[in-house]
Amino acid sequence: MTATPHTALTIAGSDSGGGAGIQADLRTFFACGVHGMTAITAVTVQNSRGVQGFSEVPVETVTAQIKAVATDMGVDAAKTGMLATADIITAVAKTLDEVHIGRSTDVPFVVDPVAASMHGDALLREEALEAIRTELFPRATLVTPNLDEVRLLTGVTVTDAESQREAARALLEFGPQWVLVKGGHLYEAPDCVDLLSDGVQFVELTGPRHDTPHTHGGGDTLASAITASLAKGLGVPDAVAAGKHFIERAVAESYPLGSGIGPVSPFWRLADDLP
Ligand code: PXL
Repeated sequence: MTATPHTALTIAGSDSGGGAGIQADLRTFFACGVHGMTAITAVTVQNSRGVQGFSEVPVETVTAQIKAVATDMGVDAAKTGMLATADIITAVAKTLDEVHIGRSTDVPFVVDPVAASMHGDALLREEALEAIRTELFPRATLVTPNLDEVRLLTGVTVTDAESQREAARALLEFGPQWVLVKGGHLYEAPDCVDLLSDGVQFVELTGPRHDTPHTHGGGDTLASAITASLAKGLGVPDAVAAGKHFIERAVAESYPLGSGIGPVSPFWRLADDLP
């Protein structure tokens, strides 16, 4: 028998194409050596060309999944991805309090405020943005919005380092402990510069930009790699640095699959470990 690995819980939607959502989270958790557990919020119908539709999972089933694993198997860190509706968000927030997950507990909680797919297909009902701001952000150890999500959540349009700081400050007003404002969608920049802040420290993390259209699941993979490191006990700045390295390699090795946007690849991490 080997030692029991650390555990991470993802509360997110299923991607039938296997590159984003729950599937991205599980394959990243696996590649990072943590045991992944899931509370599925919605089932999307999609391929590399986009999201054709989705069905929400009943709210009681979402919260029952969280309680089932948290009360028996234990959760070392958790994250959220696609949550679809305000009702699911409100219920998830209440349940996380009940099972002692979140910034005021010992169990770190990462909120990736997923609003739309890369094709621009909505994954969140519009009225749910307010629930993300008021119910989830105050409970988050870290929030990881991309620039579109920053604009939707704060109204700040990030175009440079200064507006990226302004966005970080605006997001911190909603109460998370740390924010990571991802600069990957700032296409004018030669590098991908992400800004990590807790309001005191402002840390710029710079990585190379890879010229590929195949970045499906990139945000989910970054957030779940960070969550895996938090599950292993790393502090937020170290976990984010490790996650940034993980996603940079995963984008470098992304692959075309289907005729649209292919997925980022966590396989580099496994190949690295081969003899
Ligand atoms: O990458 C964001 C995302 C999250 N969750 C699900 C998705 C997507 C993007 O398509 O389908 C289920």
